[in-house]
Amino acid sequence: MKVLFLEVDTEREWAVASLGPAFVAAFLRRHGHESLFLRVPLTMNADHVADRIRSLEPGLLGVSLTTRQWQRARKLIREVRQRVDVPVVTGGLHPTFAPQEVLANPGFDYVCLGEGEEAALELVDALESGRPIAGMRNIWARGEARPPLRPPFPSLDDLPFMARDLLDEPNGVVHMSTQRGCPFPCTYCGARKFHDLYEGFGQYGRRRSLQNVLDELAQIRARREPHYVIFLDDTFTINHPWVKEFCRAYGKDIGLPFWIHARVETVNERMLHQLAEAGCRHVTYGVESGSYRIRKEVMRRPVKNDRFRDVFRWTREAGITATANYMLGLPEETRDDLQQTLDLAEELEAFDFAYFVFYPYPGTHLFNYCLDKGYLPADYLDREANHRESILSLPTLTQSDITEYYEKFTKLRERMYEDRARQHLGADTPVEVLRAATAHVQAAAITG
Ligand code: B12
Ligand code: SF4
Repeated sequence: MKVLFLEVDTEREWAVASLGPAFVAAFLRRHGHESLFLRVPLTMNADHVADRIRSLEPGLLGVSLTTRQWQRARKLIREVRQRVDVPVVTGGLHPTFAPQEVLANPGFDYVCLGEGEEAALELVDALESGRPIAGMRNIWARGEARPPLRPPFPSLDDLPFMARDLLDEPNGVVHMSTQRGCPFPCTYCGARKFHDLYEGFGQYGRRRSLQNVLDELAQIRARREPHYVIFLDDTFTINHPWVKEFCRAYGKDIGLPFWIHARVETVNERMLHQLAEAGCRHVTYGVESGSYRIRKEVMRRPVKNDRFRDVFRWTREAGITATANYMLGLPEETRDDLQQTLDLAEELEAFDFAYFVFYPYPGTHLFNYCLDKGYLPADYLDREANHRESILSLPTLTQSDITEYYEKFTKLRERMYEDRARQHLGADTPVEVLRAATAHVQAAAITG
């Protein structure tokens, strides 16, 4: 069967498309099915999508969804289905943890709960041969009872490499995924919930063997010339022996500059030097809040501010660029906590940082907490997860408090860019400074 995977872009077009469908598509191809890809930028409406579907003639549409993509996708799929009659299966974090809400929306026929490779294959085989869908594991068909799950795929090495034509990778950048699962209990995190979903099945966390990862990179190299590798694992630095061995082998066999995501609790000074030697140019750390109270009591991340200070300093000293992510507007947060976050952002002197207004993702601990406390509005299902405005009614913060601090973060970032441009690029006038700073940051994002 021919399966067409749609990537529903939100207001901001991400450089890389979702990794989940690239895994599922590769698995379907291995088993004799055809996998196609259509990116749906904001300029493309339901008529355009329906036209493409008519010309490609798929037997099934596959849509991967985060919560952020949901608001656009629900409207788009409803309208597309009014124009063409092709069944739709959706998977990913949002459908897995809000399956009934998704199935209640016209246009969606099936939700894939959890990992999608074997489930999608079973669904496609059944649709092709006319076998019943009811009773299938992981696939929740509209109007049916919640299905049981199959265990997580035992060894990630036995999966085919991602179907890279579905990733839409520009500028010689390669995206890699070496593991699934994260052992930390962060209360705001959607990824963490896969562990809970698979409770009773043994270990959900799995990592590919180093050789399997190197083989994939070698295969990519044989086909095109990559310039930069981005490891999109939640926390690349969890398993120290694996990372140490990776640094040795990657540095020798691949040697391309690369970027990872890490938690400050999982790195040390020595490891950062090993990573730098292997080619690591960039680490993104989740700092999230500058308030120890919020990190400990609300986020379940009892790490001290001194640890952030040390790790950011070690990273710089190792010659690696550090960026940081922050969240604003968490439950029980006060203006004082927001100020502490802003102060820490200033103090850490990251090369760059991102800041998001907190949105509670379905299935997470903080989603349930907000629901119990009455912080979520009744129409939360219709509210966009745009990460600039809060959808919550919080007793400790008003919307204007959150907006005020969001703007302070924006100002801090602009000031940081200007200072850096002045220091490193020798630009003088404000316009020149900003232009040079933007070019500098864009170049850094590509080359490290
Ligand atoms: C890589 C990544 C990105 C990449 C690529 C996006 C992507 N969707 O892959 C980039 C950098 C673009 C990105 C951006 C953002 N991300 Co992000 N990202 C991740 C990350 C770290 C890994 C995703 C991944 O590759 N997983 C590996 C694959 C194999 O797993 P998977 O996606 O779950 O897919 C499997 C199943 O779910 C299923 N499946 C998935 N799709 C489909 C489709 C079909 C048809 C079927 C049958 C099955 C199926 O099968 C797959 C294989 O088994 C996750 C954390 C995580 N561990 O999931 C966060 C995560 C998905 N991101 C998140 C967020 C919040 C964002 C941003 C909103 C950040 C921001 N604040 O701006 C943006 C929004 C992106 C968007 N398009 O909406 C949240 C989403 C929470 C939620 N409930 O929506 C997560 C869970 C992080 C977190 N800690 O909470 N992200
Ligand atoms: S460390 Fe990152 S991926 Fe892991 S649970 Fe916390 S937020 Fe989620």
